[in-house]
Amino acid sequence: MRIERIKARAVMAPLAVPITTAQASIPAAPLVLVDVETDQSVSGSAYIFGYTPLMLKPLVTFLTDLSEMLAGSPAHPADVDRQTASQFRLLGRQGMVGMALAGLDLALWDAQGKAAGQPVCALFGATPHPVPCYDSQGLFVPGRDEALIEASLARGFTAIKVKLGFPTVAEDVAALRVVRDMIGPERKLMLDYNQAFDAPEAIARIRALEAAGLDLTWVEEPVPAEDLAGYRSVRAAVSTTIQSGENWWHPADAARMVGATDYAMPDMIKIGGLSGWFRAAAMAEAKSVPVSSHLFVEASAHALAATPNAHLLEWLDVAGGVMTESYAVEDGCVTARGPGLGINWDENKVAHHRVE
Ligand code: SMN
Ligand code: MG
Repeated sequence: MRIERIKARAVMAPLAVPITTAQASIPAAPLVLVDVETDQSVSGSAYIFGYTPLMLKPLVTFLTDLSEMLAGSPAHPADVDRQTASQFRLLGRQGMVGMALAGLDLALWDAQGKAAGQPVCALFGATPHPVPCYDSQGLFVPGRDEALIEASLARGFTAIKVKLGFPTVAEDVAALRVVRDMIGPERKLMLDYNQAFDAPEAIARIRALEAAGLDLTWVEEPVPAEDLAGYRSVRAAVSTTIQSGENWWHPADAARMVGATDYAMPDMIKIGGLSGWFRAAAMAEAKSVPVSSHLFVEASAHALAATPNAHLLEWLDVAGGVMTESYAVEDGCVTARGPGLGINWDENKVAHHRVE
């Protein structure tokens, strides 16, 4: 099976709820839809989350030019990985190049699954099964966002993550207290600080959260993702489990960072697609670090099904607005579906939300 063409289309996919952090609000999901057409009657589909609409045009242009370069190459992820690793050796593959190549990797795995008539997780030796997930919410502001927590509970989520970033830890504690009281003592509660602090401030905040008895399953990215020394000192100073990984670029970053946090959550695109995922997850497994996912519900459901140290899937449905059907959450779990990654574009919705 060989690549004939890579098709890249930019959309602003509608979100049920905007993604909010203390710094920014993402009202609709900037996505690049990647479709790999092959010389067989099979094509593969995946998407890249661009974080900002500014990334859409450059990604589409890059993938369109990549299409010319890779036409005729085997439509097999490891072959394309080998070819592009050497082609981009001098430039490096972080940033936009890595995002584009990871989107392509996912689309190629989707094509492989479809060609085999199998869900992608089967190619990695697993059958689709329910993977525990958590509802990933935005900034929680007391008095404004209680209905979102209620909606989460009504959908049967047994774990919820909120982002915070108030000027004082007293406000953080007050906000988390509201959420903890709403969800009760049994459900998991996680906090995402999105790299807001330096190590001393992070330690002070987490100690205050501990003193408040909020029982957090993890505190995520309390310090900048690359601050290895910061993670080590935070971890030495607090008993709360620390999570990080969504800003690790490629398995090489995982090699540097695995072990500095209790938990890891590689981002399916930044880590290099499914090919990068399994290399990073294996490093985490070797150090007994449980692995959760970041965004990309569909590919992550397949990946976690085949990851021995799988922890939790992040439920943040960024592509449902342009698919025929979102993945389903049942009893607090998500199950991989096939064939391939189970991603089918609703072409009417794609046309409606397309941006040039
Ligand atoms: C996050 C940040 C930005 C966009 C989507 C998600 C986040 C998370 O840090 O972990 O959900
Ligand atoms: Mg996060």
